[in-house]
Amino acid sequence: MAAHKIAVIPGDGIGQEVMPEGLKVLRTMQETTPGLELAFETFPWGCDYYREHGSMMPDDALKTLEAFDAIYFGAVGDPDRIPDHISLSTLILPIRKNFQQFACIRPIKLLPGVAGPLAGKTPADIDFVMVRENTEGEYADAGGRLHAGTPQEVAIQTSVFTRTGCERVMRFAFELARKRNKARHVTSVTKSNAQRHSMVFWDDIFKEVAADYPDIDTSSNLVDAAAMNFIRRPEAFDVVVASNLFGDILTDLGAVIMGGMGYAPSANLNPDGSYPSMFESVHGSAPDIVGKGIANPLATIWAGQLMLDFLGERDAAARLLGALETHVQAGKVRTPDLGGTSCTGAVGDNLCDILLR
Ligand code: GGG
Repeated sequence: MAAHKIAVIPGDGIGQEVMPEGLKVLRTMQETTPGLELAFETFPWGCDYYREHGSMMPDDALKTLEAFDAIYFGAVGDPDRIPDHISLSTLILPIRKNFQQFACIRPIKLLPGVAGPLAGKTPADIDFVMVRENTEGEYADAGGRLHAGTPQEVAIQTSVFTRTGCERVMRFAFELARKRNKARHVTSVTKSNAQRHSMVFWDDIFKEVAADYPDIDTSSNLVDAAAMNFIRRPEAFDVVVASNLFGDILTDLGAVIMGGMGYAPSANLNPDGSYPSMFESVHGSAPDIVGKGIANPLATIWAGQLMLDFLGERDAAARLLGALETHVQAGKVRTPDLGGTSCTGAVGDNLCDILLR
């Protein structure tokens, strides 16, 4: 079988530290899985590249990436030197938008053995998937500033919700609820009480799409209520669909209830495969711990597991998830964010040892 071609972008900050561990684990998967072929090519794009070339990635970067089956991404951001709005909006946001990676999948799953922060909640209670709209909404980049530097200065930033954009991500959420076949439930996150144009539109489309899935139950949560319910009764969720901004915010909360940002993986999917999909951690570049060797690589390793699954390597993906569960349950090799004293590399090494056993 032809090798899966993977573009690797470690990016900034701890992205440079966790990506080698993700690659170490995927290479071990390759060694131990007959027929699994992965061909990696690394690109030095990010804030260091910006300082040298004046842009986060070359002009033809998207053309280059189109030739790959998937993109494995570390982190973006070096706020002391490049403003975050430049680094984010000229690296990962254009990749997500131009490659129509409209469904950003973020599993919120408390693994057995992880001490989550919610008293009395077990892995059976915290096991849902957030589907974040990933190409438009509040991140559409529509707006501008006028009368800069004068007392009349004004800034306008407009959300953009299209019928196509809402409908496709909602359908994806319903299909996912069918495929998971757990509670067969989709929750829509809205704010239509206060956003009476865009979010009422969102609600209308949700109702239309839901009508095509009579076998799936639905509910609608205002985003403030959803935040409260993630804490109060996470067991109420199965698949949750939200706009770009709401999904971004709620998945940091989701990461915390599954044990911390160090665990949370993310998949930016182009479901029809017309462009490559991108796999990354939910966390960013964590400038406060860069260079200390203590970054937790589990989220990036888990993102690699989602990548194998999306590439159709189902058995390999299941084996890697099993290894992650074994690693976490043993609880012996933990970085400081999880209360341990291990370094970043020790986590990757331990995962490889489990896979080689
Ligand atoms: N690993 C992804 C990363 O660096 N994320 C930084 C971030 O703030 N992302 C915002 C977003 O996911 O839209």
